[in-house]
Amino acid sequence: MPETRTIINGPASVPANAKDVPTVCVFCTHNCSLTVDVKDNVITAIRGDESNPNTGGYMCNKAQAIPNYVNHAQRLEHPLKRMPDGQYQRISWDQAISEISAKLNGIRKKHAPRAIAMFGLGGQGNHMDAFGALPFMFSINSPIFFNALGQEKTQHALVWRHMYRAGPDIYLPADEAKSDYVLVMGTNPLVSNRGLKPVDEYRKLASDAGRKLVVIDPRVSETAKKADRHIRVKPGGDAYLLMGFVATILQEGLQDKAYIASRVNGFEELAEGFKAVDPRKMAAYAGVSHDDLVLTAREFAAAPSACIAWDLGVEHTVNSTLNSYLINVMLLITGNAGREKGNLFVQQFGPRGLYLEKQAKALVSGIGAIPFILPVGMFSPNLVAEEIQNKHPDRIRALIVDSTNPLVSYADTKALKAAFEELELMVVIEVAMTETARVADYVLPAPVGYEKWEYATFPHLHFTPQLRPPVVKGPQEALPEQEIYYRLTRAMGLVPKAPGVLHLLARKARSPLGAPVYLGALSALAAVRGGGLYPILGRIMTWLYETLGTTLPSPALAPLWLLCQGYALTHRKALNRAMPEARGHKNPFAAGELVFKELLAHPEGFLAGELPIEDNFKVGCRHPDRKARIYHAQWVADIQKLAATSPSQQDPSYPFVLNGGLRTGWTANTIVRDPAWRKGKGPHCAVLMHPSDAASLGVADGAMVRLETRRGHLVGPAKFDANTAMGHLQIPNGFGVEYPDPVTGKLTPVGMLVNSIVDIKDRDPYTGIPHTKYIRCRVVASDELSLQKVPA
Ligand SMILES: Nc1nc2c(c(=O)[nH]1)N[C@H]1C(S)=C(S)[C@@H](COP(=O)(O)OP(=O)(O)OC[C@H]3O[C@@H](n4cnc5c(=O)[nH]c(N)nc54)[C@H](O)[C@@H]3O)O[C@H]1N2
Ligand SMILES: Nc1nc2c(c(=O)[nH]1)N[C@H]1C(S)=C(S)[C@@H](COP(=O)(O)OP(=O)(O)OC[C@H]3O[C@@H](n4cnc5c(=O)[nH]c(N)nc54)[C@H](O)[C@@H]3O)O[C@H]1N2
Ligand code: SF4
Ligand SMILES: [Mo]
Repeated sequence: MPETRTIINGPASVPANAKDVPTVCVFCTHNCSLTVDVKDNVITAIRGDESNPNTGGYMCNKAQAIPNYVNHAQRLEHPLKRMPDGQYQRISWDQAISEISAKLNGIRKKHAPRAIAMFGLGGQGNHMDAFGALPFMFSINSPIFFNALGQEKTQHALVWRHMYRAGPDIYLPADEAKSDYVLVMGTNPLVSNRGLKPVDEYRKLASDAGRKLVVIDPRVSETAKKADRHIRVKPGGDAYLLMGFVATILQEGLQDKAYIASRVNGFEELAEGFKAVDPRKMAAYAGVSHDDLVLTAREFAAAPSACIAWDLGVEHTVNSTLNSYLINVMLLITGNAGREKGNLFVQQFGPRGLYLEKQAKALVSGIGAIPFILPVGMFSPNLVAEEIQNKHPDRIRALIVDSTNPLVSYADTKALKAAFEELELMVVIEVAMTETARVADYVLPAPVGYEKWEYATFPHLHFTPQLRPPVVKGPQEALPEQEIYYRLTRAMGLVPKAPGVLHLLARKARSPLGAPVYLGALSALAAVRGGGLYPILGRIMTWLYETLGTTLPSPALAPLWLLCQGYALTHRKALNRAMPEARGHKNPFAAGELVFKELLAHPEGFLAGELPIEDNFKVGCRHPDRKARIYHAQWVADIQKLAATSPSQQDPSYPFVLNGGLRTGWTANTIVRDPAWRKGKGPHCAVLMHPSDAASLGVADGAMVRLETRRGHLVGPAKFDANTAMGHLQIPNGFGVEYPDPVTGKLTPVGMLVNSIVDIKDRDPYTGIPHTKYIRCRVVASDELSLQKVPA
C-alpha cells in the first residue's frame, strides 16, 4: 500500500514529539507564520517565525489559543447521523457517503443541480477544502455558493470589476507602511491585525512627524488613540463623509489632473454628478465638523502620497457598496490607486484570475454572485434563507455546510434555523459539534488545520505561498475535506474513475516534458465527455486528485502542483525576479515544478514572486485601454439621492445604534469554542456603553441590560466605556456559541448571540451584505440574571 492511502484513510503520520515545527496561525487573515513544539501529540509552545518573508515573526496573543482550537470537549471524531428522535448516532464513512450521495442524486435528478448549494469554505487560514468542494460543485453543475466574503467584502470585487475589470485574484489594500498620509476608515488594525504587521507599522507611523494618520471611527479605538486627527463620524455616516471629501476635492479643483488624464475614463461625468453634493451638508449628515471634512479632503489631495485602509466599519453598514465605490473614487481622483505609498494592487498566488462575465443570480432577490478570491461567484449568507424558502422548482433543497457556523455567525439566527428545517438534506463538515452541526442530518469530521496539509490563499503584495504539513495527529476517523468530496463525487457517479492512461502519465508529470503531456491528456480526456465548462473542470480536478495525487506525499497536494504550474505560466516576470534560478528554465513547466519543489521544501513560506511596483496600476486595471472606469450611472444616482435627502431620522422606539461585532483581544470569530482560552478580567462579552447613556438609563457598570430590536432581545452585562460615543453600543463578535460547563457538562451559552437580533433583511441592495454594525435597538435595565440562550 503506498503511504498516501494511510493518509487518506486515517490521521496523518507525524512524530508525536518535535521541536520548531513550522506552521501558521489560522485565527485571522494575517496568517502569522509560526514554529511550534509538540509533546505527546499536543502543541505545547508557539512562537512567531522570523524566517517567513511576509509575516517575519509577527504574532499576537491569540496564537497561544491554538491548543484550545485543536483539543476541546466538542471535537468531532466520527461521522454522525441524526436519528428520528433527534439524537446523533455514530455511523461508518461508507454508510455516510452512500446515504448522502443517494440523497443528493435524488435531489439533483428530480429537481435541478442548483437545488444543491454549498455554504462556507476557507475561513481564516485553512483553504484546502475549496480544492475539493469547488470541483464537487462543478461536477454537480451547481453555481450556488454562499461564503463569508459575501457578507463583508464582495462589494469591493463588484466595484473593482466595474472600475478596473479586475479578476477575483486582486485586492487593493493601503500601503500604510510607506504612505505619507494614512486615512483609516472603520477598521481598528491594532486589534484586528488587518494590514501587514499593523501593530509595528502603526507605531512607526504615529511616531513619524513627517507622516500623518487620520482615523474615521465613531469610537475612540486603539488605532484612533494614535491618530493625528480622529474624526468621530456618526455610525453609518461614512458615505456622507466620503461624498463630502470627493465634492470638496472636485469643487476646489484639487484633483490629480495628470493621473486622471492617463489613467481614468469617465471623469467628466463623475464631476458633473458631484456638482449637486454640498460638503457642508455632508458634514452635517455625517455628524462631523465641516472644518475637519474640508481640511482632511485638502490634505489627502495635497499629500505626496495618501492611502485608505478600511474594513468592517464601512462594510457591515448602510451604503456599503457606495462606500467601496467612493473610496475608489477618492483614490483615483487623487492619483493614489495602483501606486506605491497609495493603495497597491496585490495578487493571489496561482494563475492569473480570469474575469468571468456571466454569473449566477439568486432566485428571489436577483442579486448576482460575485467572484472574489475564488474564481466562482459567491452569494451573501443573508440570501440563503429566502433561496430555500420559496416556491421556485429549482430552490435550494440540500445544503452542504463546510468550515462555517451560520447559526452563530450569520444574521438572524431564527430565520436561518427556520429555513434549515425546510431542507431535505443538510450536511455539515466540521471539526467541532457546532450550533449548526446540531441541526444537520449528517455531521462529518475533518482534521483541524494542524492535523492535515493546509494552505491559505489570501493575496499579498508579493507572492509568498506557504504550504504546511500536519504537526499533530488528528482523530482516527477525521478525513481531510478533499477526500470527503472525492468520495462523494465518485459515489454519486458524477465523475467516472480516471482513465488508466492518466495514472501512467501522472508518474512522469513532474518532469518538464511529462507535465504538458499529462495536463494535455487530462484536459482532453475531461473535455471529450462534454457537458460544458463546469463538468469539465470537475473531471480535471477530480482526476488530478486521483492520479497525480497518489504520487505525492498527500493527494491533497495535487491542486497545489496545478497552482504552481498556473503561477509559473502567467506570472513569469514576478517569478524570475524572486527566484533567479527560474530564469534558466525556458520550459514554463520546469519553472512550475521548481516552484512546487520550493513550496514542499519550505513549510515556513518563501518568496515566489515580486511584483514590479512601477507597473502596479497595470496589475489591477485590466480594461484594454488600461483606464479605470470612474463613473457608474447607478451609483452616482444613488449618491445624488443621498445628497438630496437628510439621513432618516432615528426611530424613537429604537434610539441606539449597536455595533454587533467589535473585535477585541479575546475574540477570534467562532473558531475557538472553549472559553477557557480567555484570560484577564471579564466579562469578555458585554454591552459597551458610554457612562452618560448608562446614567440616563439607570444602569450601573456590570449590571444586566436588555437589548431589544425588531427581531428579538438579548440580555447581558453593561460595561462602561468612555471611548464609545453616546447613542452607540458595542458587543464583541464571535460570542453566542454553546460549550459544555466543565462541572455539569450541560451546554452553556458563552456570551451573547448578537446575530439572534439582526434582521436578515437589513442588507445592501447590490450584494446582500448585512448591516451588522448598524443595528437599531433600545436598551433597558434588566433584572434577568442569565445570558440569553439561542432562541428556539
Ligand atoms: N482580535 C480579532 N481580530 C480579528 C477577528 C476577530 O474575531 N478578533 N476577526 C477577523 C475578521 S473575520 C475580520 S473581517 C476583521 C475585521 O476587522 P476590523 O474591521 O478592523 O474590526 P472591527 O472591530 O469589526 O471594526 C473596526 C472598527 O469599526 C468601527 N466602526 C463601527 N461602526 C462604524 C461606522 O459606522 N463607521 C466607521 N467609520 N467605523 C465604524 C468600530 O468602532 C471599530 O473600531 O478582523 C479580523 N481580525
Ligand atoms: N454579528 C456579527 N456577525 C458576524 C461578524 C460580526 O462582526 N458581527 N463578523 C462576520 C465575519 S467578518 C466573518 S469572516 C464571519 C466568520 O464566521 P464563520 O464563517 O462562521 O467562520 P469562523 O467563525 O471563522 O469558523 C467557522 C467554523 O469553522 C470550523 N473550522 C475550523 N477549522 C476547520 C477546518 O479545518 N475544517 C472545517 N471543515 N471546519 C473548520 C470551526 O469549528 C467553526 O465552527 O462571521 C461574520 N459574522
Ligand atoms: S490571530 Fe494574531 S497570531 Fe493569529 S494570525 Fe492573527 S495576528 Fe497572527
Ligand atoms: Mo471577516
